[in-house]
Amino acid sequence: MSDMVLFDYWRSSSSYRVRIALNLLGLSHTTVPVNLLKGEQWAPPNLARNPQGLVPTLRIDGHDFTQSLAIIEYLHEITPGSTLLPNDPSSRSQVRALAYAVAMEIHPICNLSVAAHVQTITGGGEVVRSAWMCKFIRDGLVAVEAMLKRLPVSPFCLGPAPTIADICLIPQIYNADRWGAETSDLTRIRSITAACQELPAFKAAYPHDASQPG
Ligand SMILES: N[C@@H](CCC(=O)N[C@@H](CS)C(=O)NCC(=O)O)C(=O)O
Repeated sequence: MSDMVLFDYWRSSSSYRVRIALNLLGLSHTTVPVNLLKGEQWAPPNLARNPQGLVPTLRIDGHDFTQSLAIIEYLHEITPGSTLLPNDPSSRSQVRALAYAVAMEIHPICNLSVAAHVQTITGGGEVVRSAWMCKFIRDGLVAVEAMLKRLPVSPFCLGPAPTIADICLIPQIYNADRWGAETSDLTRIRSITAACQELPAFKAAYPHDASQPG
């Protein structure tokens, strides 16, 4: 049994992905918070484990793993019976395409540091930040909905169990709801979200600020 420590931030969607994957695979771990609002991501201890100055980092038996999708694929590979990626190469590619549409198209341009820079160079305030988030989250999710509609209907993104596509989608929906991006018309995404939210692994990973009571 490996010793696993997740360095994360409760509101980070990349961290949320890894929490879901660990739960789905039944991998017990401890969590160490890295407070992004206090700049702890740039402090030497975090840079030593994550040279990009980001979260999450998963420490396994003293070895540090970074980049949420690389972490999740590694966990999939070392866990017998994992269904986080389908066996069939074609389905595996479809699932990766959905995961990348979220993790590589939407997420990077909606990172807090990007949105903060937009505010700085436009001189705009909270209204600008919120408009930026809503536009790019909504546009990206509309494209994901179109991708999903080309696939056979299932409770999850593809197939009978959650995959890395669902693991990327659900934290992005959390963010969409947080910023008020309209998604109610994205019926396929909303039904997948409802199915995932029923599962204990997703429930347990839901963002919760451990420093606050309740
Ligand atoms: N592609 C990276 C993205 C990681 C990332 O952007 N993490 C954000 C939180 S979701 C972060 O650490 N931000 C710190 C900052 O912007 O200063 C991954 O999937 O791990």
